[in-house]
Amino acid sequence: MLNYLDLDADLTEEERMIRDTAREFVQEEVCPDIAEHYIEGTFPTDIIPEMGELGFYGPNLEGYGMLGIGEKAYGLLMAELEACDSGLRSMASVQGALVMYPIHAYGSEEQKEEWLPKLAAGEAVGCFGLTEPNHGSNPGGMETHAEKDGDEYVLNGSKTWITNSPISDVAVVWARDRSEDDDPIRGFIVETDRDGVSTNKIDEKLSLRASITGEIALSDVRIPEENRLPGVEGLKGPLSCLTQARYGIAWGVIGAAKDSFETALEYTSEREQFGQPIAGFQLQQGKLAEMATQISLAELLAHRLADLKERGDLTPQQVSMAKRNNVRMARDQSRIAREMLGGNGITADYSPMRHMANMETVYTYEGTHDIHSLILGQDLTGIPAFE
Ligand code: TGC
Ligand code: FAD
Repeated sequence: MLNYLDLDADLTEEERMIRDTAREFVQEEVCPDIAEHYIEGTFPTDIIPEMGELGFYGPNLEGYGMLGIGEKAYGLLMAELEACDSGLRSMASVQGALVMYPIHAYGSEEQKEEWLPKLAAGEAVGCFGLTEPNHGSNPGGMETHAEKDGDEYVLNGSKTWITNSPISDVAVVWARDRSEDDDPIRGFIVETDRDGVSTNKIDEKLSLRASITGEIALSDVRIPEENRLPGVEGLKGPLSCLTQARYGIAWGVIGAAKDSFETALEYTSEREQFGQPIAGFQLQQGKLAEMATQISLAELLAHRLADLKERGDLTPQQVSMAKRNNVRMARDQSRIAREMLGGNGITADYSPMRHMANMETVYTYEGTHDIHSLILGQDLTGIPAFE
């Protein structure tokens, strides 16, 4: 894989080991069939426990069966998963950063003991319910609510575009708690086999096809009050989880871009037109030079983010900058790689078009590109321009 600035030379033994383990796993176990899954619109569910055994869920968290690895090693892992397909990184992002993280950070001891080992092992699958049909970029407008009834909560509302909801055992659902003044947003652990929960699948996606997406409809769903996450209140609860997942995306998309670059380099070195490999033409070399440069710059940004996160200095706005830049980079570069493959580039035999289509989702979820522009704009000027 592209290593133009020799960042690999500075990796620790642990970081190399995690990267190489992930690379071997995806190359041998997942990549051979991923195009077929993409075409069928399925996720290879048999690898869910295997990914757990390898420690791919929430590995940067401590205790309860998690590995507690460093943030750079975690980022490298995300890049290896996404080099195969964004659906694979989404699986790990949602399970680790959006389900295990809030339970780890805000859950009671009982909630942690019940859920974290199962989720880490891939024995249970979780999903994260924030987006609603009428509230995507502005989750603060959410309508889903919880009312207290004795020692239970009754939940009503609907969430949409939820990664893995149709195959989940448990959902972390964000809802307005009507039992308190000002209806604060709170997190609730909702087992998906409870009466009143339905998780219809969203079909006919043209992007992120090797990932299951669905709704969460909640109709008078009763949960015990112990299922409320006690440690956080307000929008900062879900937004802090997004910071974790966006960090993983900023790293992950580098994998998709590198895979696109390597495919284009190999293809253009072998494909001959006008009596010579097309990699020998200046126009193609210009594209390769630009790809290598943009990928390397994005990688430098990700490495800097890891250092800041490791020492506890990373701000959500810095994560927004990296998510915004690196996803746009991967979107642009996978499209250029696609074009360098000519007609073959539009087939499922080659990865760039699949990565390119996936990037439309990645550009949109976890805060759209526009929303990250506005987050940066507010940080730079002090003036919010959301409304
Ligand atoms: P605002 O007033 O700015 O903030 C409310 C409170 O939250 C704090 N905060 C954050 N904390 C941690 N991390 C962040 N990133 C944070 N952003 C804000 C903030 O300090 C404040 O705290 P406090 O103590 O003062 O109460 O809130 P706002 O309503 O103005 O919203 C701002 C905005 C628009 C940036 C936010 O709503 C936003 O990020 N919108 C985008 C929505 C989004 O990203 N949705 C993603 C859904 S999940 C998903 O897509 C999963 S895909 C999974 C996969 O398959 O990989
Ligand atoms: P909207 O908010 O309606 O935005 C539409 C357009 O308007 C965008 O271009 C946006 O940038 C622009 N826009 C919005 N507000 C402004 C503004 N103030 N200024 C300028 N432009 C603006 N959500 C979850 O909770 N959990 C998940 O697991 C999850 N998984 C997903 C998986 C997939 C495949 C997809 C596609 C989405 C997923 N999402 C998930 C939802 C995702 O986070 C939302 O789609 C995203 O936040 C955007 O919301 P929206 O689709 O409602 O678009």
